[in-house]
Amino acid sequence: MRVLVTGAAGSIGQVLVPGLTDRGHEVVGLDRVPQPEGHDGRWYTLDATDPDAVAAVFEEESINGVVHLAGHPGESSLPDALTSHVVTTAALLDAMVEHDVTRFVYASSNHAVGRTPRRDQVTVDTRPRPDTFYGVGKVAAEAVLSLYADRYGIDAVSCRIGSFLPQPESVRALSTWLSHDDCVRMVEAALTAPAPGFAVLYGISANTRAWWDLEPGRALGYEPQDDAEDFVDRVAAAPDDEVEAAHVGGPFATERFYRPALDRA
Ligand code: 15L
Repeated sequence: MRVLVTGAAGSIGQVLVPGLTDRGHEVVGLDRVPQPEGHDGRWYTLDATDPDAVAAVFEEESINGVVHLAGHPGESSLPDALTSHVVTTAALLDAMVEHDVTRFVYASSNHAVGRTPRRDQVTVDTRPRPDTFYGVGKVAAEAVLSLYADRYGIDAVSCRIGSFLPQPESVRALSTWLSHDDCVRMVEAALTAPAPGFAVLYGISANTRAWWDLEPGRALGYEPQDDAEDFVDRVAAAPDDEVEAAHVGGPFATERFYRPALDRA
């Protein structure tokens, strides 16, 4: 496939661009920063909140699918979160509708359901329960994807990613880890699954301690191969482990992340 990857210079993008290329896909990169050294494919340096700039990419390139990674990966004010996650998603979807591109893979987050108490397995039917304005942005972006799936037949797979790291670094990550290789497997499955409509999956590896339901991902062809348990001897317990274990979102659900929605002068 010829895939537009937004946020291509970010931490996930830098793994995904070579990963998808190795699997035979042609990647067009998009980011606010210039092409990193070593990436020799097509590249657009622009802000994905700008609908005209985004539309111009679709005028120029023949694209079969979009992987939307761009967005601030942490907490911010509510308007900034909505701009970063929802406005960028909408700009891409409008351009896709205009150019008959139907496949969208979204880097959503576990923080869309992060305020869910961590008692039972979390399924894709767990109600949206954000833990931060970041999580609110992810929930709202998923709502826009659902709308465009219903209105225009966009096939949108929203991957609620856990902790994307080279290896798990905390007790929580023994449950939430998504390995680099599994991330590539996940995105390729989401890009190529036949007619998913609007679908959600949990983006973690096959962790022994997982509390998220991996079956919706498997139904779309995502078969994770790695397990955080292989690194258990390298993970040290930390004082915040217990408080962070109360909710799915871990630290994002704690008081440390409370802030007003709006920045004042
Ligand atoms: C995310 O979605 C964040 O972008 C990242 O900073 C981590 O907090 C990660 O989730 C996680 O839950 O470990």
